[in-house]
Amino acid sequence: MKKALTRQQYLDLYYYMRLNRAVEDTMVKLFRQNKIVGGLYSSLGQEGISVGSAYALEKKDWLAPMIRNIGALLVKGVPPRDVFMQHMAKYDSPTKGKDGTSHFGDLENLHIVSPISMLGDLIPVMTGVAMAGRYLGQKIVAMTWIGDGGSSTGVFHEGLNFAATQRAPFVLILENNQWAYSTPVRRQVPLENLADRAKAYGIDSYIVDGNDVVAVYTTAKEAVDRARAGEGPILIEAKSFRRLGHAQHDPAEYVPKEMRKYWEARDPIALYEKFLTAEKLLDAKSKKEMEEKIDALLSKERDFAENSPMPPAEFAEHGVYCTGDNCHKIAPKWERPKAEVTPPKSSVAAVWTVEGFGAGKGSGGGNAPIHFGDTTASSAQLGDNEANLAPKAPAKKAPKKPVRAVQSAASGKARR
Ligand SMILES: Cc1ncc(C[n+]2csc(CCOP(=O)(O)OP(=O)(O)O)c2C)c(N)n1
Ligand SMILES: [Mg+2]
Repeated sequence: MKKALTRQQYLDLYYYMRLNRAVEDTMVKLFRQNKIVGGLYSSLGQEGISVGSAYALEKKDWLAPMIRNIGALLVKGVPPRDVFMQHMAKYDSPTKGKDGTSHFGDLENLHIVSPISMLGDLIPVMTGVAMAGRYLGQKIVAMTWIGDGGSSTGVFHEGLNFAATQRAPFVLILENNQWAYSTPVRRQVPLENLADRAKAYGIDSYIVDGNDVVAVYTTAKEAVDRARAGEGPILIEAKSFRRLGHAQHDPAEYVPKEMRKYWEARDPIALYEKFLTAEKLLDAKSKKEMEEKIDALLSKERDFAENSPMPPAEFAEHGVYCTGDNCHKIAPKWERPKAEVTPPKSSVAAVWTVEGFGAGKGSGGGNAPIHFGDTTASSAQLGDNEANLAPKAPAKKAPKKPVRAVQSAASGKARR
């Protein structure tokens, strides 16, 4: 690890990694007490990725977490009680108990888009967020995460290609934790480095040790700065390991023991503590103080969550359908004059043209069909559609080279 941050930044990264782990440890206890509704996923050993990457964002930036990114939510400002209540389906949770796990967002204040279960779908969505921010003149960056398995979905590729062609200010963190459920990376993709996927779309990529939070942060910061400066989207592959099963129900016995041992010895929090101690940024006293602060915060947050009621039964029928004025009220925040970013001022002339395209009028009033080469008089006398369908008689004189022409069915004249 290289020393390049302020003391406060180093300690923030430590605090959020510890908080991330403590929040998840608390939820394991709640799960065992049968208080969690639905599944419980773990980011044990991957905290450095969520924390280091989200810490590179500014307050105005947007993120969309996946199941192992609770750390990113905490960095963005989500209080632990919301994470607990959401997992417990409580009435005070962000979705009022309507959804579980980390399936919630905050479009108004924290700029968080809710996770989408279909792996990869957040990529085009966050590309859209990035483009909208640019359109509105907000200079924001959008970030989301995807797993090694998720990087093989079609929408990963469609989304990244779309982001690349649009040069969207978008940063994608590919968490290569070696497993997609019970499938190891090597059995699902013939690449050594998943960062190579960026080459197909002509965008830059980085590879980073996901268990080194400082490396993740500095890499993500560089990517975020470049995306914000207009250099287009960037892919970061963070290499790590999924230390537990896919979710609580999965003992992950398919993972080789040596592999688990190797990664357990590279715990990101233990490695970082070593670094902070060697650099005299953390001593036993300040470590204890931080632990006490986290303990006190989480027992307060957990109490709040446990005391929150379950939703009343009649609430089940509310908020299921859009009910007119009470939903979809999110208005754009225009930061450039509205006239400048709306047509006609914002209209961009097409970079391609087809001579006469759409210009001719057929006898039926619609646009005339486009023909390539000469059009015979007989087809010209037919209506628009019929002219399209009629078999073409051989041209009397073949043109020297193929030309594009638009036939006006009314006049029978071809314009070239
Ligand atoms: C399109 C799609 N296919 C399958 C699933 C079911 N599913 C959820 S998580 C998961 C494994 C994902 O593995 P990876 O992307 O490596 O993420 P990790 O769990 O390792 O963080 C699968 C197959 C899904 N949610 N969406
Ligand atoms: Mg994986």
